[in-house]
Amino acid sequence: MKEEKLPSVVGSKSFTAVAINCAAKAGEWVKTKLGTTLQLNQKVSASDLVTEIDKGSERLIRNLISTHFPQHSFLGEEGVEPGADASTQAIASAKDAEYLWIVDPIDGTTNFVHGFPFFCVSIALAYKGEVIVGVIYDPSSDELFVAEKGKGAYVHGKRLEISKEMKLQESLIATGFPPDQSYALPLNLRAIARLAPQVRNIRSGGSAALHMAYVAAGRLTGFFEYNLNSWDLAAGSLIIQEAGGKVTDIEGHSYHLEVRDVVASNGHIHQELLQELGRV
Ligand code: 2AM
Ligand code: CA
Repeated sequence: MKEEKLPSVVGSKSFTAVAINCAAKAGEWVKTKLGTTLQLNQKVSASDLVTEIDKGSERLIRNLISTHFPQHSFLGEEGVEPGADASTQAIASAKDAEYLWIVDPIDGTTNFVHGFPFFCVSIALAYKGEVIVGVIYDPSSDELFVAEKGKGAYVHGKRLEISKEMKLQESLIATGFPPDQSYALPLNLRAIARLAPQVRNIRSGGSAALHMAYVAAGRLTGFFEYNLNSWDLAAGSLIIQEAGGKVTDIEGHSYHLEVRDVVASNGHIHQELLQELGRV
């Protein structure tokens, strides 16, 4: 009898277990490099940084994923040319893959470089364009946020729940400043000028993925940011939805992998937030 060829997959670990393992390993390694002398490279400007640690973290994750799932596709920030056009193109051509891993090896690189402890590793797995696993690991606080489609979102085994605020007035809202200064910056400044007098307060921590995890955990009421990439948002979008929150584009359409201008919230204040941002 002809011997059946086995697929070259090591063990039979679940997608989620592999995602957690990758995020934890990469995050721990990244943390050991905090405060060491970094070789800094600018992407398109002095506010768009990449280090050899971003690249090493992505290599580690990519190798581990391909050991377990060699047939799966992989989209990582460091494998794509800098700039919005290349990122838009990259997700457009990758999104139809059967299984696609979407990875930000360090979200919050500027914070990492400055030793500001608010950065993370973000890993999502999409099946036919829909995120089914999302993991965000913050090595500074040792918090691992994880969600599986239909099974809820958790941190350290505790179920995540969005916050209870019902009005913008009582909301803590985060935003971010991606490095592009022609599209995102003027929009963002107008949005902040409009929102600041109407919310409890505004925060800007410097990691879109961690802001998303914080919305899921009820620590932020909402988050918006312009011109983000798929790897900043994919894992967080599932974690928020599984925690009971809402993620859309700036016009209120449901989240999908190509969204760049994002609005995320506990759901209760979503319409109010969209409305104000629509007037910017
Ligand atoms: P990063 O650290 O992975 O680069 C800060 O507002 C957020 O913007 C961070 O999540 C940061 O992610 C992201 N960001 C940085 N450079 C970007 C770029 N060129 N395009 C889009 N988002 C970017
Ligand atoms: Ca990054």
